[in-house]
Amino acid sequence: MSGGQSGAQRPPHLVAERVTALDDDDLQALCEATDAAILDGGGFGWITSPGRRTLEQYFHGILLVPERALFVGRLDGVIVGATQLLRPPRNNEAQAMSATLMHSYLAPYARGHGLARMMTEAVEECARALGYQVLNLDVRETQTAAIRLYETLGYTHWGTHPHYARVGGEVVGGYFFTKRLQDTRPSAAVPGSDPARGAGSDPRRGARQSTRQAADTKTEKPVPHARSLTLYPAIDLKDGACVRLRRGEMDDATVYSDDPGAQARAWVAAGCRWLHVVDLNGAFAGHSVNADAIEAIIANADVPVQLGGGLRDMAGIERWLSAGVTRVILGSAAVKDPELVRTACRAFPGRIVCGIDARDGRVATEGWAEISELSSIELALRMQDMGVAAIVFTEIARDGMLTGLDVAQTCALSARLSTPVVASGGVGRIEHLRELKAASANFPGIEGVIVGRALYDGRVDPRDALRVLS
Ligand code: AMZ
Repeated sequence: MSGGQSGAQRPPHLVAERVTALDDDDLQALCEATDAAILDGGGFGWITSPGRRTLEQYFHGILLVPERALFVGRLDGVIVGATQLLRPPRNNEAQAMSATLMHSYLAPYARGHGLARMMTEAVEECARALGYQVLNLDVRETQTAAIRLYETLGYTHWGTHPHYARVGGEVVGGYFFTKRLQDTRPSAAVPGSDPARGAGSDPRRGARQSTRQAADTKTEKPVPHARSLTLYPAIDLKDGACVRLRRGEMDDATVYSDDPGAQARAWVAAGCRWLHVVDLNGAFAGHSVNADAIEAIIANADVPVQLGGGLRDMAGIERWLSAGVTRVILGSAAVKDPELVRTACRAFPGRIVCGIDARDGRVATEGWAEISELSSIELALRMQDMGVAAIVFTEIARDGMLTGLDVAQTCALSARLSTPVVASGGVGRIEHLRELKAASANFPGIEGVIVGRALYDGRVDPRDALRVLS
């Protein structure tokens, strides 16, 4: 690869960054670097190369699952190595505090420039920003350069596994390392909110206190590894057609298309990488109503689809996950049947999302016809503990109104969670997306944004939106 050899005369240009999308060149370079590292016997789950196709599928898969974040190292622009941050299921307090750095490697031709250190630091920075207190990793005992690096970076070697891996017929041991992530980076204030408020009885309060105290006094400082946000175009279905409501009122619907399959194709053709689909009749009825339309969308979209509205039992969840939906969104069930959410998260890790739709801070259910006693943050923390892959947060008063997202509430929610948050409700202009993107530099837990009416009306061009969010 030319990129790895071009630095002989001048210092190489080094970048370590999180990636959320890979174009063909990046994917090819990533596979080449991975193959080279595997051949060299180091740093990755595979001992022999699984082949280009499998590797490509593997990397595409990583980008789809919210439990993993992929970081790459670039030498003169070309990807030469990768590492991952794994966010484990939060079944207990220890897991809620700890993340894992794994599958770290650099192609042999890219070593010795300091890129491994930069990649490790990028992962640490992200883990810290997501609220993790501890970063764990393990490494083969034969990878002496990596072991030296981790020791230099302050990792503690706490254990050894004598039968850690088998390389070329030989059994090799492994070392376990851990590092406490001190909060050396000033965290940002939540725009328009009091960061000290609302801690409630959250058992994580102690662990996060320092972050919030810092927010009182420090000014905003963007994190250097700002990430792309995912654009989720909304396809809301009412009586088989694609509509947009205002503030969730079924009587105030604008019909945009009576061909949901064609609408799905149109958003994909415009460059969208996900679709957000809501069965509105289903949300009111408590079971799927627009099944034909949903099936047409799945059949016409070659990007992942997330689906909500009327999914209230395991049968409904299984039905759509096996029909080709990538993630299901549970709203009313999250309030009324949390055990269903727990069971579903265990059965389908990474594929269950919680939809929190709030009016004046209280969570709405049943097509937003009922308001519960629960606050958004209480429900979000509860759902995080259940293991949901993401939280879609909608401010009902803004939904369909084009007046702008509730960025402050979205940031406040994200600041309390390690689960990714998707913002929804109110986008009317491209500036609204710019505002969210700017805020996400300080709140990397914000993962994406749902846009409906503004896309259909042409107020926001999907290509502009994708550019602003990337
Ligand atoms: O607009 C509405 N009235 C509405 C809407 N968009 N009601 C529910 N929903 C969406 C939620 C979530 O994605 O935003 O339906 C889903 C939740 O449905 P359920 O059936 O699980 O509560």
